[in-house]
Amino acid sequence: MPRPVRSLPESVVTPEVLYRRRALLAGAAGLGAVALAGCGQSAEQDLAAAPPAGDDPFRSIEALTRFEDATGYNNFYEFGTGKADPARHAHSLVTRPWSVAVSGEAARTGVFALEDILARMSIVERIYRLRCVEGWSMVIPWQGFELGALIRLFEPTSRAKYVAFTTLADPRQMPGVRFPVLDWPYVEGLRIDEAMHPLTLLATGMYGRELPNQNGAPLRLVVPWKYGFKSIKSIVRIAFTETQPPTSWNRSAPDEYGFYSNVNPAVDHPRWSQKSERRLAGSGNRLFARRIPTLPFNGYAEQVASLYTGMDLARYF
Ligand SMILES: Nc1nc2c(c(=O)[nH]1)N[C@H]1C(S)=C(S)[C@@H](COP(=O)(O)O)O[C@H]1N2
Ligand SMILES: [Mo]
Repeated sequence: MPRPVRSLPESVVTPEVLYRRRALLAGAAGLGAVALAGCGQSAEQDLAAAPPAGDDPFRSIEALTRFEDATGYNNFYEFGTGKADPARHAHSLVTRPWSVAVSGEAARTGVFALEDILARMSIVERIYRLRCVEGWSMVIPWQGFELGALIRLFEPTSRAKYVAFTTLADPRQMPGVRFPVLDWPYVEGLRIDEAMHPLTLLATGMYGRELPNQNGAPLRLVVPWKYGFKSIKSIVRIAFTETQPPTSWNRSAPDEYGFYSNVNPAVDHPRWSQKSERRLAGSGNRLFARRIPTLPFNGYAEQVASLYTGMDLARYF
């Protein structure tokens, strides 16, 4: 049942406040570069190497992607297939009020107002690498809450083996939905243990600001060890299911995109290698992005490889 509207408890600070606090702590030199400066190397040089050992998986210390690139070079096909289309067209998306329909194998289901959800979640900041299957990557400071914390509120039953997500598909707000490039609405899914993993985030903001529409406002998934297309945007529906739910890119090209889509340099895409990526980060223009090696599970193997013990990752790609 929907919960009554509640006001935000004092302890829930806005993303803006959190981000400014961090920016103050890090100093004005630029968040990503700060920790690297002590090594006597520029952030640029460091990009060629794997993240340093002991790196906090929740907060990458790599150079951040410029805000202009993170918000101007996007995939959000509901607003067109060009990388600049989402920034150009997503202003027509109405993100307030917003609600999320929760259904399936859970004790609590119904339609929940986003503000009621937010009132029960504590907002955290996570600095994650995001690796797109097409071969570029970014480092983005997100604000949001752990998906696992939200899932616990709904009390999934023992039959809930997967979590399915659906994006809004409204041709009046989303001009790209008028074209059959994908079978709308965009859908994605996770195994429930992947969804409950503490790295899995539902983002409501980035760079200390409200989430821009082109990045999936007001609520988008971020799963840092999987290719970017798993991070479904502008979520309107969450369903707990017993069987593996369909996913948009798998339905569209099953030989190219699997359900798991864990970042894996050892398993090439049928049409291109996945061994390296172009890192869009630091002060340089996108055209000068450096090519760096891609890491298993996008560098989060220590945290998530155990979820896939005994699975043939070439088969379950
Ligand atoms: N609903 C929806 N979600 C989506 C997409 C999309 O087209 N529609 N594109 C995906 C892809 S391919 C990527 S790489 C990421 C890009 O996220 P970003 O634009 O915030 O970098 O969003 C993912 N989520
Ligand atoms: Mo992507």
